[in-house]
Amino acid sequence: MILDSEPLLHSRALYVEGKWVSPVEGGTREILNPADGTAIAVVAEADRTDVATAIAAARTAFAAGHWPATPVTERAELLVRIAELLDTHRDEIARIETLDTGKTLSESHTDIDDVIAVFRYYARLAPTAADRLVDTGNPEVISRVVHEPVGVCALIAPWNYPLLQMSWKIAPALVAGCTMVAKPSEVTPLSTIALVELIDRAGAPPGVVNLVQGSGGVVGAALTDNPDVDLISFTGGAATGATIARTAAEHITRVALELGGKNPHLVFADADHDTAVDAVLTGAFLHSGQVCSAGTRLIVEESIADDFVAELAHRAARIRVGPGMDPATRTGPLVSEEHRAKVEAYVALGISEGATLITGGKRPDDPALESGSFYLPTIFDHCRSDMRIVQEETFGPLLTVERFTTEAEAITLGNDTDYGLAAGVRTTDPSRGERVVRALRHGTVWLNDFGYYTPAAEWGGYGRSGNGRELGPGGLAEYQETKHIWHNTAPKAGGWFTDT
Ligand code: TXE
Repeated sequence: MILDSEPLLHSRALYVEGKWVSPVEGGTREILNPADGTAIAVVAEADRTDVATAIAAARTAFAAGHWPATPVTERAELLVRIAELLDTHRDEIARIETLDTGKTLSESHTDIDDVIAVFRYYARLAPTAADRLVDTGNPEVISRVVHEPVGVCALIAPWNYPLLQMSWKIAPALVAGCTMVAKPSEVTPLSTIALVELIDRAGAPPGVVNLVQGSGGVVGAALTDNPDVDLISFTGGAATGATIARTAAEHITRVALELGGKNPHLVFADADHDTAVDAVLTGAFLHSGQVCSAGTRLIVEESIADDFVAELAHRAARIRVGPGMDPATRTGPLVSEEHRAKVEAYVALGISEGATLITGGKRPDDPALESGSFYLPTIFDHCRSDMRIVQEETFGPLLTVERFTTEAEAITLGNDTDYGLAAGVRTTDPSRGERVVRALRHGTVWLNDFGYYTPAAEWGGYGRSGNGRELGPGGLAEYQETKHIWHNTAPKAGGWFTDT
């Protein structure tokens, strides 16, 4: 086991300049299992001094220049070694992720496989990302556009996909030649500790990857207001993203933000009924809706709506909610009591806004689940797009249903959101499918599928879902500066003032 005891976890919470260190003030935080409320670990809690030390280590490593100057093929080899170690420790890290987040063990395995694929993808991509030669019209000038690492990166991740979202940042930052300080969510830090342990074993040079733990208000803020940070890459809530963007503006620090979504799933009457029901259920209730791209806003054609929603409600009520470690479980608990309270407040709001609650809307009755933060899959029918439960990201197992009669109305509803992360369209008419996916203002649009992604295609949002892109070539570009090199191979006088 990598993380088999409390003292080990505690001692491995902060990683600076290639060593596991203790926080200056000796702070700690208890980490809870959301399936039963028990403490599963105690990790060190950093303060501003620890963060400043970690940023200084990353700055020193960057300025020394060894990692940025290491040939990209060698940097790529480090990513391959990390991928291999993740593969070796796949089962134990999956277990850690499930205990910490509550998601099912099979979801955790899928996450780790996706993480391995991301490290391998960037290991393949980076060496092929060629510089560009530009024709200036002057044969004596060699003009090149080259890419260089952006510098010191602050990487801040949330609690719903802790290992996955941190890896979407670390893999491209590393291969680009950056140095970094990573901060996982204080709610779910354990898999990131394991990842950094493996990065250490894979041979990352000291100071290139550093890890700090702690609250957003102290540790997160200390990472984002430090002028020695060149780029902040953040995934989390929209309000926190806005705070970070404001803070970053002070030093003109580059910011990449992934801020979640309220993602519409448009179902036309000609869609294949069974696959559509299945996809809507998965989109809305996977990981109890704690997914930035969750399809929690169903927009369904009026002529099929009654039957479709009845079937959804019937099947949603049969989804087995339980501990993620139980193989019979289909969806786990919410990440914390606090988060469940937020979801419960949204359910109360939906009722007061006049939506029709047709299933769920409460905690499970099973006494065995009483000590965990479980909540039943919940569906509200007859919603209007001006309701807060339709517009705001509830981040829980809460599906709202709106109805439409024309294609134009479906598109208008699908775009009636401040967010713009992801959307789904279901129809068997290919021309309509193409028209609608092009009309939707979202960063990812699935046609007759929902929730899938590949490391090779960019991921990110329009509107309030953030800026910048992760994954794909665009996800590497986030960690690069662009430099134009103009090389005159035969310099001679000929400027504006040669005749003076
Ligand atoms: O996230 P926060 P929270 C949404 C979801 C959820 C809501 C709030 O709707 O209910 O956000 O969740 C760090 N400076 N998403 O409060 O606060 C924090 O420590 C710097 C969508 O848990 O955004 C953690 O590491 N950092 C989302 C990270 O930010 C700060 C996934 C995310 O925490 C900080 C999660 C600060 N001032 C929640 N304050 C998605 N995009 O998928 C906090 N942090």
